[in-house]
Amino acid sequence: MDRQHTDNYYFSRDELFAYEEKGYLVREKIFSRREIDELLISIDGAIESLRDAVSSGVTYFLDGKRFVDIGTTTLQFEHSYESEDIRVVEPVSGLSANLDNLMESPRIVDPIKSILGTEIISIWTNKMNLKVEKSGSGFDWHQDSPYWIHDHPDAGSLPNVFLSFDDTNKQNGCLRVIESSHTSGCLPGRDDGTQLGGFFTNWEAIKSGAEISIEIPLGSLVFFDPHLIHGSEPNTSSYPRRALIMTYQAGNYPMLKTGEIRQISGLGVCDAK
Ligand SMILES: O=C(O)CCC(=O)C(=O)O
Repeated sequence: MDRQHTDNYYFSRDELFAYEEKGYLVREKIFSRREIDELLISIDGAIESLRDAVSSGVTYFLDGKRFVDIGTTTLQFEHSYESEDIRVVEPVSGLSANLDNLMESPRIVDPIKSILGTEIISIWTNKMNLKVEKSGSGFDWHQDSPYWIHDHPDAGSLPNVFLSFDDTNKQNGCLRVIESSHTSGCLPGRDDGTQLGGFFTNWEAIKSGAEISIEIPLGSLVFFDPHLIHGSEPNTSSYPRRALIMTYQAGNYPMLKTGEIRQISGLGVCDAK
């Protein structure tokens, strides 16, 4: 998508209509390889610092999966026994100036303003998903809204943006969605006796015929509704599949976990052309 000569990145009417109908919208190649490479250097630095702090963090297990809280940042480790591979870091706000600038980029926040119908927005949460080569685990079918209903008065008003740091395909576990599933609102979870089962969407609500695998080039964005059923398969390829998911809300509300208000000015330096 060549938007170099436009002043903004707001959704067109057709794009907004498609987003509302399907629950997601893809914009390909919005960030260049050079920008992604620079961001990855910052992310690697932030992750190394977190790794150094793991021994001073608070470790706990849910369904046998290892989590470590370092201050208000939670690390999730890969599921295989005693794996030291970090799978998820949440939130990533405040870990790197480059990432914080990215989250203010008009390329990301203009469409969010279109979705929310307001110019005044703030960050709800954000996470880095690092699917390591060959063994990075998948994300079972879920909606994001059930995770947030106890912390936000309107969990249906928290749009997500998925930024891909690698070309994604079925082999490396690209994002997949159940098209239009967001129209049903918050769906029941699984009553399977596990600690986390309630967060995964009940199998009966999943219409597998509407499944779309979103295979996209590096630097692409997927905007998606918090009620949309989504997930991904494990990474069986020889390369990592890394992605950042940023979630926004209307302005002047505190972030999940940290409680701080991160208002968006929309002037991120990543947009210098
Ligand atoms: O990174 C992925 O493939 C999907 C992640 C996801 O669904 C989530 O973090 O909520």
